[in-house]
Amino acid sequence: MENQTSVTLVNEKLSFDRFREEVLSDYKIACISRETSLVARKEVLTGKAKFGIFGDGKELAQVAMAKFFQTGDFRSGYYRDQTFMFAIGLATVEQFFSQLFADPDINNDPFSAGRQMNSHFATPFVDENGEWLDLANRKNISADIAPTAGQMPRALGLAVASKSFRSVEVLKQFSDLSDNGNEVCFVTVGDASTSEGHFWETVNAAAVLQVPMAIFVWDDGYGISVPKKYQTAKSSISEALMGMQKKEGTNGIHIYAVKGWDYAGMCEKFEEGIRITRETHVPVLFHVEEMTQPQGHSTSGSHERYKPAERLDWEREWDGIKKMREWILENMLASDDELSDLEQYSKEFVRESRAKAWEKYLGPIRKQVAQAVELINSLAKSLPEQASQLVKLSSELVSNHEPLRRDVLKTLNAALDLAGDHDAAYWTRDYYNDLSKENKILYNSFLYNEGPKSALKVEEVRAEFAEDAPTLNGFEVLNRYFDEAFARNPKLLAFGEDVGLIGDVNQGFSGLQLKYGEGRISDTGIRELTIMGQGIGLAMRGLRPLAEIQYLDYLLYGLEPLSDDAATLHYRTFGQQSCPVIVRTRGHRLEGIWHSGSPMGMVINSLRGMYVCVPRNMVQAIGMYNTLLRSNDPAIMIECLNGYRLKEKLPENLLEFTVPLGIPEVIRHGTDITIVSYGSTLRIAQNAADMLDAFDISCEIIDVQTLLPFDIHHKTLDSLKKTNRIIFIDEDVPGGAAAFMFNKVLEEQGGYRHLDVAPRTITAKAHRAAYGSDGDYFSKPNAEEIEAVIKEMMKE
Ligand SMILES: Cc1ncc(C[n+]2csc(CCOP(=O)(O)OP(=O)(O)O)c2C)c(N)n1
Ligand SMILES: [Mg+2]
Repeated sequence: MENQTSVTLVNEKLSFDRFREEVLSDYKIACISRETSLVARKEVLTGKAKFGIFGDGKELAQVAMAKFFQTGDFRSGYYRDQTFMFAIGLATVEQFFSQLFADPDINNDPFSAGRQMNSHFATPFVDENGEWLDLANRKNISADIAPTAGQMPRALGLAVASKSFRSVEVLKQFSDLSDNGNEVCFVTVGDASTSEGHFWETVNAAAVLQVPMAIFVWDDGYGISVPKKYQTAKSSISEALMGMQKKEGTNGIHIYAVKGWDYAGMCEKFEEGIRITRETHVPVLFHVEEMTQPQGHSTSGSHERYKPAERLDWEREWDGIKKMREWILENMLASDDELSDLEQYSKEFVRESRAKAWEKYLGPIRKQVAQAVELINSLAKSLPEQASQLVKLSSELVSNHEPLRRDVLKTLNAALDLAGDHDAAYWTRDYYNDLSKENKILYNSFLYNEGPKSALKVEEVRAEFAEDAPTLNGFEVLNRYFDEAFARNPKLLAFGEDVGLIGDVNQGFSGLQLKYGEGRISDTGIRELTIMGQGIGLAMRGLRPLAEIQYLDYLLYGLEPLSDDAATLHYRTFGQQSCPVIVRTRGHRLEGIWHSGSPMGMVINSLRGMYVCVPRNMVQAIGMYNTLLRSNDPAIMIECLNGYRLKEKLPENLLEFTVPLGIPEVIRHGTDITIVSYGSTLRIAQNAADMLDAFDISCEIIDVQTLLPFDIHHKTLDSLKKTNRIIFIDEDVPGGAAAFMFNKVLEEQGGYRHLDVAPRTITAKAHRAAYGSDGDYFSKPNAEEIEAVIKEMMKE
């Protein structure tokens, strides 16, 4: 009996010791994080970094949240989360400072190689070959972005993936990617950012879909200078969301309100809420109120300007770290001295980490400076006339205590200007070229995949047709393709408005939901923004989503996550994350202001980092789908609306043939003029070419096939060399995609050298296309207009 009591006592003592240790460890991390914020702000104010935004005031919630973030989980958050990153061991203070200094060495800033502002974190999702890592065995941080609430749409996709892995039988085999869908997506968002449509659309979609998402609203009462009363109904996001609260027998979300200074309270509620969402996939939202911003919003500006004195006093009084300290002392978990020791240790640790990061950042630049100085000084010896100016250049560089890479290049360039083409400058020029190359890799690489998963490396395989190949409507050809593709590739998922039950508005997926299940082919709400986010998140988790925008005109609703998130992802992570989402849409021709748009300039200018496919028919589209599905780059496929009912032969190697990206096709041979176009407009160009035939004018028509990339082997130039006349036709506004093609062929390909007459563009009018057939005719390019312009060109 006595023995048993002592065992119990020992156990209690052990668990008390463990608890105490954990609390003190959390307190230490909070102190380190606070100190990091304080020191980092000074770095910016003294000019060592350009801008800083920190997590001070949010520490306690994040050490609490980190306790429940398990292996396999995902975070989609924003710039306040350094404490969380320290607590789960995915960021060190030194790495934090490396990013603050914009260190371009991926070994120093492993999140973005100096490409992102500080506190924009990421972990690797793919290896150098573009193969997915075993995300189920890692803690995963989807790369942060700065647009407020921009993390929300992607978070939906990251959470939906868990649901897919849990519910879709054919996905169960991918145990490297998921442990039966147990992964929770942790989302952090600022109180003011909940004013964004992104927030509401995501929460609604998550509540409808029932996906494992834990949203933490860091409520510090302000969005920069604008307080809650101008942001949120009832000044409380948890109050405002009450209608979404899940009840017995409904969907919805669980809502908790907690206080940002209440460490113990948060630990308790987070444990409960995250357990529930992990098990049941009911989303949960934690409204973390009464947080503070000890140093204000960021290094740009001071909060004393807009916060009333009482608020500032209150923030000091209710500082989380201060409250945690009081709580530790009250509960006798540590003595005042012990805590002071921890605080002192934090200060030293942060100071050392900062110094190491600074050394690592500056070391390589110092070496470049030394090398440049040596070369310039020796150049001075060979060029007595320029010597004094050269020596001045090198001594200026030496006296620059915080030189940038660009300072080295500017100095070398100035030295080379002085040296002219003198032989003595050989090594200086050589070094200048080496550094230029190195900086190109550091700053300009990874817009797209560059390794084996680059879409541009997919080999061309031609479509093959049996002698008795059936001729079908375009939409039927697509439908056969999707059927085979879904049978072959378990990772394929398609979703969008009307995609499920009726199989999309043009029946590409007709009958396929029945065959492959709702888990793979599904209807969504009318929510283009989060359909895109759903695609982005699913793709990041290693799946192959086809995310549909019903009509190209409505891409505007979904453009932000594509432009800010999908298109920048590979670049902003230095190639460590990829997002092979395929956005499927249809456009160019239908009727009226909101159903016939072809805003291609908007698309290609906002989506660099994605590929833009504009197939002229469905067989070409299928070849492009096959190419994209063999690679990791995100893309948008714009099927042409007037193509679904055109007759096409069904290829017999539907899953094998590929259409390479960036390779135009000459679809009509001619000798007098080159007509460059794509998609629906090609058929109008063909009509015009037929009409011009009667006048002995022979047109060569080039289908560019993809706008991004554009004609990588300069096939258009070959045609222009032959015809010496060129005209670009598209349905975009004047100066839109036509201007882009014009620039590519005439400037980049050097086409201007081969012109006999002034080049032309024919575009739609600047206004939207009016409704009806006449509206279309008088708003968009038409065959007669093309005929007239070409006749004119032939006379010149
Ligand atoms: C779409 C967009 N609009 C404006 C900004 C500029 N901006 C950056 S942070 C911020 C305030 C965000 O406040 P909140 O969501 O409460 O987060 P906090 O910074 O207070 O943690 C604003 C307006 C932005 N980054 N993105
Ligand atoms: Mg705020």
